[in-house]
Amino acid sequence: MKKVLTIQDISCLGKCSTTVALPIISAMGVETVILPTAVLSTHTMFKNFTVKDLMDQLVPITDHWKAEGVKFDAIYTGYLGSAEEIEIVKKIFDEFKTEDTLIFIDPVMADNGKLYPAFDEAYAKENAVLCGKADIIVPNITEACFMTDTEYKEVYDEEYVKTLLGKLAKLGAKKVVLTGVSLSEGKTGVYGYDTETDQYFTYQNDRVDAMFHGTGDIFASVSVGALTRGLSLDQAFKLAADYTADTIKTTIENPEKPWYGVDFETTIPELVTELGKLTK
Ligand code: PXL
Repeated sequence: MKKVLTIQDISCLGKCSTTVALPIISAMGVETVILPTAVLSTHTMFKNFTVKDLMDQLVPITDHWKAEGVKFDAIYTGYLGSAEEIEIVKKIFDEFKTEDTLIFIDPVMADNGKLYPAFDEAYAKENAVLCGKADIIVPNITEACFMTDTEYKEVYDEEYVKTLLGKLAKLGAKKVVLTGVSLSEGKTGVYGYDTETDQYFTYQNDRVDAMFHGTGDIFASVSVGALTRGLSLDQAFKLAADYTADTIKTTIENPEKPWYGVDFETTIPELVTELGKLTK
């Protein structure tokens, strides 16, 4: 069985980061090893939340794994708490990366033109350096702008997207993929650039007019699970985009939906069925 390490926080209530990566990647038939960077009572979009930083545990935990000879097929990082944590994550990459390890970074820190409460511009620059170490990065447009000193635009054209991808590629990642890219009315999706083949790729889906928290983590988790299971980039991103969109639609139909996250639990069986068709 393939094995993924995911490094991100545990938001105990909130349906994001580790609490979506673990069930989703596991359901996709991939062993999911977690390295929690912090424990929060909820994610940071709640009015108040508690945080216990676990930074001092990262080295002892990974040292133990090293002594056990553990190897990972992929390392997937999401929300990290601080610049110091990013430094430790770089060392973990150096310790555990082999020729066959996929380094997948979702530089979670911002959306809709704004940084999340815990972060500043210096943190964005540290994340940009970390992204240089990745095989694949999946920032949204806001995160890409903060990492590349680009003006954030709500309305843009394909030229703007390609310029942003060019700047992201200069950070050093092999494949750069922008999420939440909307190039025509009623559509949204991903737009990527592969520096090794010099090719662009895109997948657009119906845009659902609702903003939910944690959907980026769901998209990234499915992408990592799919790539680890051997799907192509196109297949993996299509599966992830379709699953995320279907999950948002399903959530909207639930009269008791929580405001803080989506009902990915309801749609996991469909994800498993779709993956089964692609891995036959
Ligand atoms: O979904 C991204 C995320 C993960 N973890 C924490 C967050 C957020 C987004 O706000 O606050 C703690």
